[in-house]
Amino acid sequence: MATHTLNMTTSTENMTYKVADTSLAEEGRLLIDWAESRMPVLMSLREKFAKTKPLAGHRIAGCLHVTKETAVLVRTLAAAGAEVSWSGCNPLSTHDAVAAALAEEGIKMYAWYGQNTEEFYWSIDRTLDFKPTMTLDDGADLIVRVHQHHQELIPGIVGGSEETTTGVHRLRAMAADGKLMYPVIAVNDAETKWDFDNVYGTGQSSLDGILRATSVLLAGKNFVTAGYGHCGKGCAMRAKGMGANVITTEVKATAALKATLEGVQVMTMDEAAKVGDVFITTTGMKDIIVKRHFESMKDGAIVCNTGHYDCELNLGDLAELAVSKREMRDNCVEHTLADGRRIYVLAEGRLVNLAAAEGHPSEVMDMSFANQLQAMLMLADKGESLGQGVHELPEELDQEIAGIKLASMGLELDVLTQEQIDYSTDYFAGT
Ligand code: 9W4
Repeated sequence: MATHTLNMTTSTENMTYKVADTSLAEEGRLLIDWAESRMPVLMSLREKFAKTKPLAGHRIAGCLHVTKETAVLVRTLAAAGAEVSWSGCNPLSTHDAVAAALAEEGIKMYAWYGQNTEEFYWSIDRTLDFKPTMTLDDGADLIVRVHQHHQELIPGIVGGSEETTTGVHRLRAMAADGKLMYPVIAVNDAETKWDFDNVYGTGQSSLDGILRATSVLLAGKNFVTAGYGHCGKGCAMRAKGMGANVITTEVKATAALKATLEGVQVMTMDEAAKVGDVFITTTGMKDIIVKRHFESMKDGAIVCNTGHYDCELNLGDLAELAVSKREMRDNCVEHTLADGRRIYVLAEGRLVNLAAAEGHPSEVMDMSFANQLQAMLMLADKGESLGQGVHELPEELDQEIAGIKLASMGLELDVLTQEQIDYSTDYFAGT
């Protein structure tokens, strides 16, 4: 572990970063530059705010996956005038090359792959050493840390933002208890965040993970998505586009009805288990595929998850059925049952889009992180007046972000005439 200390002291207060290996910085720069070339919304906002520096004087502490896309956000916050300190929000999601590149660029970076719990909280604490004026979270660990161990910082913090559904739930629970002491913007609730992440991000990256782990032909296969929410629908759309026969299983009638009308066959998992070639769970619920399902699967079935961590597939059940197992290729383990049938589990049942591919494509993260930037700008502008609790970004910002994205693709919108606007608001007009 390479440790860098400013003015060669050993005092942790003076350390500007701690990353795995600074010699990876060039590799990291290439990755970040690549992501930048795919993230036109953030890049155009960067160009605009590099001139006006609306975040000047602010210190932003961030706790969010250290990926090439996050780095584009970090560079943009810095270009808009903020001083930035950062840690990863999951000990296993830090990309060491990216961390090294940002550290070299002057970001106070405390992140490396494979941190233990103590190192994880140590890193969060270091990001707080410079007394941030704003916090940026994915999962709410940083905000919770501030509220539990660094309450003295709260008066100096104008607000924070939160990236995920899980984090927003945590914060709403804190707010309901009267324990959330500053305004937090729920970036997750922006349409240009959740809708695009879940449908297009998860859809493409999950198929990407399956293909990287197996390289199977999807055309002609029976592809089963457990769940037809946003993620299930995204996977279904993409699998269909590659020629698969798509089947879905649901517990919610409206979702199942939508699937049917979209040309996706609906059946129970008991039925789907017998006919599926590739299974992906997207439900957020545990025990979606259990022993009786594994028992009825065809030889060669491929099983994976892109929903809730690693409990959607009951791999304990599969282990009980299997007489042997072997790793066939990266992220692909073969389980042989007593009668010789083989079942392939991808990425040990963890999120296949993250473990076997690179998560959401940069183009999708572009919009999620443009919302993060907007949240920081909103806090800098009127955080003082927002009041404690969870807030949403205004709808106009969704439209602005989607508009910049469309413009970057060279696409134009029609504009309503005044007559049309009057027509749409005049309830006396006849039908
Ligand atoms: N990544 C991740 C990677 C590996 C990993 C226990 C051992 C989420 C969103 C974005 O969670 C992320 N390995 C794990 S947990 C884990 C998590 N374990 C669990 O057993 C292995 C993650 C957002 N994002 C993209 O999707 C693309 N760019 C982004 O910034 C990133 C990472």
